[in-house]
Amino acid sequence: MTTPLEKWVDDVARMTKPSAIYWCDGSEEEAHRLVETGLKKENVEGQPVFYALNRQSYPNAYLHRSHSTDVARTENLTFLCLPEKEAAGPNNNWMEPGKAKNLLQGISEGCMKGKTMYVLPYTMGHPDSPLAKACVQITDISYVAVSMRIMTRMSREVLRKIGSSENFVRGIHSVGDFDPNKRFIMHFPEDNLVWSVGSGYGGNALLGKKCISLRIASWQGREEGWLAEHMIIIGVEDPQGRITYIAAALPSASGKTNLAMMESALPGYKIWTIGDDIAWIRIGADGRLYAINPEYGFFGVAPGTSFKTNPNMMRTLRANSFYPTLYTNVAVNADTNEPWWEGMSDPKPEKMFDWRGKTWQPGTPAAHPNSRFTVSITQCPTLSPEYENPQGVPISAILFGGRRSRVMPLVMESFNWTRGVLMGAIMGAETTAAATGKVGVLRRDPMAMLPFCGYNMADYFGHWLRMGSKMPSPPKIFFINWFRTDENGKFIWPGFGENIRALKWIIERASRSNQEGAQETPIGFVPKENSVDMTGLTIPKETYQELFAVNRGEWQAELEDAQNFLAQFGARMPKQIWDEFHNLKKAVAQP
Ligand code: GTP
Ligand code: SPV
Ligand code: MN
Repeated sequence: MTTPLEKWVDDVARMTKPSAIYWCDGSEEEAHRLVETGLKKENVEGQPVFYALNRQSYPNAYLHRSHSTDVARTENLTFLCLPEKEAAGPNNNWMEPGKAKNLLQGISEGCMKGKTMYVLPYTMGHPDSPLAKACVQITDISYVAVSMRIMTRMSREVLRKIGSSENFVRGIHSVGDFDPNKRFIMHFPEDNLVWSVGSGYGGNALLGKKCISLRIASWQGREEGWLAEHMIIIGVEDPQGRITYIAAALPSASGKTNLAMMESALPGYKIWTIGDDIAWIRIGADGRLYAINPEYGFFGVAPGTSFKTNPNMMRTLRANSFYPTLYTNVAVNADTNEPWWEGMSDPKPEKMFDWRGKTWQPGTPAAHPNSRFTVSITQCPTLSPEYENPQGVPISAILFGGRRSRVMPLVMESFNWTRGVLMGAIMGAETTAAATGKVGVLRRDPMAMLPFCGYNMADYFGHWLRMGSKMPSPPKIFFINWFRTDENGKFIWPGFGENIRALKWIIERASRSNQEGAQETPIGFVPKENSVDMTGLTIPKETYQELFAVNRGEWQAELEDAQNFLAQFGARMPKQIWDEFHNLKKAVAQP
């Protein structure tokens, strides 16, 4: 008797023809063995999968150099495969499921010849959480097997749980020959399946992350009445020891990881980390929102990370534990064999190997702008004791934000849930190196979910509105922007640990202990002068005003662009969104 899982693994093996099949158990011993294999094995461009870094200063740390064409998520090659194009919406590339499977089968025929096929059993979410998902990923590269062990709860126990059930999320992954012309990341929500070929990069290859915990999970969340979001989860402790839990969505490479473990510049405040990228949120029996982080590790942006900007991540990276730490596409100090990236230290090391492994030439990038580290969340010194609570933490405020050089104030509070959902739906952000394509161009990125929503976003906005109407008193929705610049393109806000000042205002507003500190503008409540705690920070008066400025002219232009964005969704867009949009437009237009 074979189980559905065994049959599926057997079917994939018949198609891909690996020379060996290896079922992972997630043990420490196994991770070491996989790393050892990777130290010897070459990938397609003649580089080993892993290089050992300085064993004294970075114990158990390894460098991986990816294929040179495979350094970021490829949104243009990412598809949602449902029978109806309408169901995927204008926010997704669409392919008919049968056609997609034929295409992938053609590419996958014999693609694991001479390789080992790893079978990875894992859970997203604490296994006792009502939202936990049992998953199995197949892959043909040790880098992904080791990464998945860091990023998820991987164990044989999952296999026992799945048993003879059909109920597990399937992931098929092969790097193939890394040919960008045969690279696809395809999602089949109706089959509980993700199938990715031709890429070994994070979001394209660690299928538990964006593919399953956001695209597939958001689809399931709509059917089952919960939310899968591109959000961090943190507890903000105030000097009285009260902890307020917050969920915050910012687009890729826009400050989530940093905010998730920020070291407060205001004395007496402390951030507790629960998640840095993904939140699964449901309504609890008491009518409040409860959030868990389905992941078990950080896949974080390296450039810009330093003891100055994010000391807790530097500590996390140095906290040697039994989990290996991986560095992907960073530079290496040629004298010390330590990892290095732009922003880590000043001055730079003189002799380096760049992210391609070539001798670094001054004036060129040393690390890739989207170089990353993969590290266990258990090593984070600010990890919240609530991290392992399967019920999650009660959320008192939801934050949306992104990189905006103009228009958006440092912090703002939405009038109510519906207005907050509308403002989230039309939010824009400047693009980053986390996805291929141009960097720094403004695009609408609703709730930071544009690349990750596994269904038509018009329905997604409707789902958000419905979630709000199910709660007697939904959390307040806020907007943040750390990235306003001056006429020379320089950030006017110091950011990082200083962001606590905005968070302090937010938690006071969320608990209604600061009713006086806000003034009404057409777009929402912004802090009154002197109501954001600037103790110990000298900011010129004009800069302060600029940080909180709401310019009607800019907002009119903003709403013109937003209107075009919303119009793409046609009649499928909930009427409530349009009604609220027209209210907002009227308010902004009034002199
Ligand atoms: P993903 O993992 O791609 O989802 O990104 P993320 O949102 O977690 O981004 P992350 O926190 O890693 O930040 C990306 C970049 O933004 C890094 O280079 C940071 O140094 C920089 N950054 C983070 N917070 C701030 C801030 O408050 N101010 C400024 N100026 N830069 C920041
Ligand atoms: C992002 O791009 O938002 C990430 C990195 O968090 S990846 O997992 O590659 O998507
Ligand atoms: Mn992300």
